[in-house]
Amino acid sequence: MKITAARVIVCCPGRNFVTLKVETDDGVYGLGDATLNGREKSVVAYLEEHVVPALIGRDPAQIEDIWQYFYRGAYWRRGPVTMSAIAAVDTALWDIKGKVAGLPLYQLWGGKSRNGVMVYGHANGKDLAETIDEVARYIDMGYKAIRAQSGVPGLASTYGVAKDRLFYEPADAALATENMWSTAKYLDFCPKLFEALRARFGFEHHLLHDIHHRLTPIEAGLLGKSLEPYRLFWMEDPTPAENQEGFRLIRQHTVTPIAVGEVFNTIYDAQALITEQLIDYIRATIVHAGGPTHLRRIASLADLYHVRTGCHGATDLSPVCMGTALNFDLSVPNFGVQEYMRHTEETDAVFPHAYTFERGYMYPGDAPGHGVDIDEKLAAKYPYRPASLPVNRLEDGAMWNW
Ligand code: GCO
Ligand code: MG
Repeated sequence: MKITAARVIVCCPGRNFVTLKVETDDGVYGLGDATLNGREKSVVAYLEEHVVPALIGRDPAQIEDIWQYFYRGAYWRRGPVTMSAIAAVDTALWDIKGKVAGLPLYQLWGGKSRNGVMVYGHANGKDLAETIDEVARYIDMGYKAIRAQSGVPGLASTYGVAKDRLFYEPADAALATENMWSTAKYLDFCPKLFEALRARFGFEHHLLHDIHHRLTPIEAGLLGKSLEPYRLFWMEDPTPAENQEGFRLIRQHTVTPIAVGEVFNTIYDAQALITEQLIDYIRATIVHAGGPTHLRRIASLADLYHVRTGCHGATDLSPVCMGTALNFDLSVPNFGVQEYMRHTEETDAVFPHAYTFERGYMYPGDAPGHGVDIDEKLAAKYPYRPASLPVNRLEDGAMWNW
């Protein structure tokens, strides 16, 4: 079997997606997600200029060798653009292998470690009262785990507060919009939010919260400590993780579990965090961390150190990524939780998929491969629209982490 063609498909059914379609001489094809939010065209260029020409003629069954070829062979290793491109190839090749074998990917990866994949949804409100209502809505929909984000009193815009009730979609303007941040206002408000949520709903559901890299380690230690009575499932991205040592400081001060890694692209980004047990959940995912081949390696390392998986699953991760992630989640022994932000109806129509949601759990389905297809004719009706993620400034105008 040989790879005869590889095409990059860009579409915007509600938001931008980059999909790689790898075709073979016996008619089987595979799909991989290559979407890098706000930087889509960089990955398109990387794939078209440097990856696709080197793929043609190769045996698609040689997944590990092809992965190593594009990782070691690039000389310039790592980085989100390179690793998203490698992920797209890797995912498409696993999809082909699954289709050839007639098996869903989780079967190729050792079968089911559990019956279903617990997912968490996003309850976002502009203030405390609205966030409480949103959490109630998610409980009614059957979610067992819910991420709660709320507008902070005194701040005009806050991370995670949706304009739309279906999902939170931050990349909304061609040029980055500017948000404002105050750590003092946030630290004052955040424990009140979770106190109110536990008072109203008790402890039956898992509650999660995303800090989105906004705090210093010592501030994160303080927040984690003040949230301990409300027993969060996790606090996510408390501080930027370029400095992995910073997490030692957080750990000295709080037992609130920590999740990190949605922006990671290799095992090295998480090496100290995992081996020193500085985090509890690793959020690296299929599309940005080198595809299933590399993510399974990260999960194996994490398993040795009691770190569980919690894959990123915002709307910028396409259904192709979601289908692959669900196969990974079902099979990996140290699964923790999967993020699930529903896609628009337009997106779901462009990417017909086998996965389903039922009472707080998702199931990848039993279609061969990852179980997600693309309707190219429909995709062509939604051309690319430039959209950037916002930036953040402190109240005095200084740039901050978004
Ligand atoms: C999350 C994320 C997202 C990201 C977005 C960036 O936890 O789901 O933080 O909201 O900001 O995916 O592309
Ligand atoms: Mg996040």
